[in-house]
Amino acid sequence: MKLIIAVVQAHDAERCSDALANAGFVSTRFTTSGGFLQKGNATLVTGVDDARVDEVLELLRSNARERHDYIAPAMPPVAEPAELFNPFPVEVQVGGATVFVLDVSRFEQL
Ligand code: 2BA
Repeated sequence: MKLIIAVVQAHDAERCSDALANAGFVSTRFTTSGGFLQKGNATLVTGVDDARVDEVLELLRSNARERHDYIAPAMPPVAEPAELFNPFPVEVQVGGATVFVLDVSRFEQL
């Protein structure tokens, strides 16, 4: 058995959970936020048989969209020369899904 942990963008979370549920996967959704952009995202956790891992990855691939986001410029330290400060937002590409696949040594429902 594997535990699949997938970080997806908040906009895609419902579509991803629905797709997993419709295909018969049980998943748990956490409301999370990314450490870099400090924006809300979602983390889906799914325990699956080894043979079905690729099916889950394919569902995530087709339901989590890649997007561009922007980081607001930070205020420069007072001591920093003004010409080194970039006043424009910086564009970053945010992935469809960031996925970790872990081995599960034991699974119990008590
Ligand atoms: P965030 O940490 O908010 O990162 C959002 C996007 O910002 C990243 O997209 C990446 O394009 C960019 N980024 C992140 N850290 C950066 C840095 N130090 N320098 C420059 N650009 C940076 P993704 O890579 O698609 O990641 C989307 C979200 O997935 C992340 O949100 C984070 O919540 C999660 N994530 C990504 N890699 C992870 C990892 N190795 N471990 C845990 N969570 C991860």
